[in-house]
Amino acid sequence: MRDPIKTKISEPYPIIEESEIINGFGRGSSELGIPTANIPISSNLNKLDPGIYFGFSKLIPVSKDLETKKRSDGHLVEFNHGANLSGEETCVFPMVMSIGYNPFYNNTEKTAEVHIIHKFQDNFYGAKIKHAVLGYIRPELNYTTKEALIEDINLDIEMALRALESSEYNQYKHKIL
Ligand code: RBF
Ligand code: MG
Repeated sequence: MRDPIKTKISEPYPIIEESEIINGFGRGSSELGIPTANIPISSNLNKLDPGIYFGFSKLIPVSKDLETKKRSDGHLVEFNHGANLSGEETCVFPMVMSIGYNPFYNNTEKTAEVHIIHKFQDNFYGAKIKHAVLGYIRPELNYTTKEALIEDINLDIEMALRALESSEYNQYKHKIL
């Protein structure tokens, strides 16, 4: 059983910031079917314990030409800087954020990644993201199967969506417009 999400927002939230989107390991979409935008760990995010958080995000396209970059596994990734985002895709959406070492994958580096709860038509590497982190969901866990990890992430999404509907949390949607 899961601990419920707090009904009231409290310190250190909200954490509101704008960030770049960087290269991840390329596992989110291809392996889990849950794409994540990887972001550098700011000093505010670094103060949070590793774990799963939730809030709102908004993508901001950057006017910059296409670039091709090499991921850590050698794969080439095209950075379109969000040029293909539609008007609707730059709205504020609910998000879940994972901060830490992904124990299921044994990362040695602390990472932060955001899964925006919306189905996007295209990738948006090189765009910017603005987010309001509003609360904590659970610690990072290890799993015996990939399916168990996916199932837990889907539960995170459900819990985040429910919490974000409440007026306590929903009011922060407007603070990142
Ligand atoms: N990775 C883990 O090893 N353990 C977790 O408990 C875990 N929870 C996650 C929860 C959410 C909402 C998201 C978006 C990711 C989570 N991940 C977790 C990270 C996942 O392994 C990662 O997104 C992929 O490996 C792609 O980098
Ligand atoms: Mg990712």
